[in-house]
Amino acid sequence: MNRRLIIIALLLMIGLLPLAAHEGEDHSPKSEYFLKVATEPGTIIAGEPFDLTLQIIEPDGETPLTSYDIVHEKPLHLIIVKDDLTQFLHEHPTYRTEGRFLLNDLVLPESGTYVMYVDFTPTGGEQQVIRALLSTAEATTQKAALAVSAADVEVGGLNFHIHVPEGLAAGSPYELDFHVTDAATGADVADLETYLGAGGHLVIIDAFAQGYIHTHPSGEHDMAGMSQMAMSYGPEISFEATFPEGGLYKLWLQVRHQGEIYTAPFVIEVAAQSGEATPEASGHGHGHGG
Ligand SMILES: [Cu+2]
Repeated sequence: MNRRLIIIALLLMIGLLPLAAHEGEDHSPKSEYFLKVATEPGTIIAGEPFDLTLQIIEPDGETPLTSYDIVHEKPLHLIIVKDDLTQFLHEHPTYRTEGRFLLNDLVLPESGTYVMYVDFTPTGGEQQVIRALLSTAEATTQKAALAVSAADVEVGGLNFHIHVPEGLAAGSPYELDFHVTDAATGADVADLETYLGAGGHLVIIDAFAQGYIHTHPSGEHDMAGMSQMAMSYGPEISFEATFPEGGLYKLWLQVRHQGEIYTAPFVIEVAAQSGEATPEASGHGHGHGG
């Protein structure tokens, strides 16, 4: 059996934040659905738990959306990143009633401005992503100061190696390969477990604009009944991604091993599509340290 699992990812490309000073194409989320956000208590203190309620409203602006497809085992996926991309959370609020989802005891680890990507699929409709901000008390906004990361990232005893394809450039699909080994022994890890109906998940956010790409491995939408199957993955996991423009991107690879979720962060650089001016070339200064 071929140990090398190629996960061809469906791409969801969402984009530019108004708070980002970036002159480029606008890939902003264009969902026609509405999001209402409430927290209890109303003021969020960094490091202290609070309850988050999200309510999804249909495009008519009035009717709560009550019917959702289960995608990757959940009706709604919530990705939260700090605006400087130093923090990453992946949560699954519980559906209550009237289009409301509740997440208890959420903690934002540091004071600041966070970006929520609320990812759901109305039954019979297309996948939607709504972006919204969530701020702690006295939050300021910050820009990501990214530098290309080392190819190896160690998380909790596992080593994650990224292989960035040669000539990686915007505008065309590329395969991003990850190799997972035991950090202590160097042995291949080939018993990664299914996590949310897939062998791995990859979230990609760009440094300048915080454009959002969530790779959902292909075939998963047809696999609703298969999530109970015992499947294992590794040591290679591959995703296909198309980057909208050149620049630095932060990636968070998530896998499950022996019941634990591992989140491995990377920063990679993507060359501009030929003919496209890179953000660097247009005068922004960005570190490219190793
Ligand atoms: Cu999720």
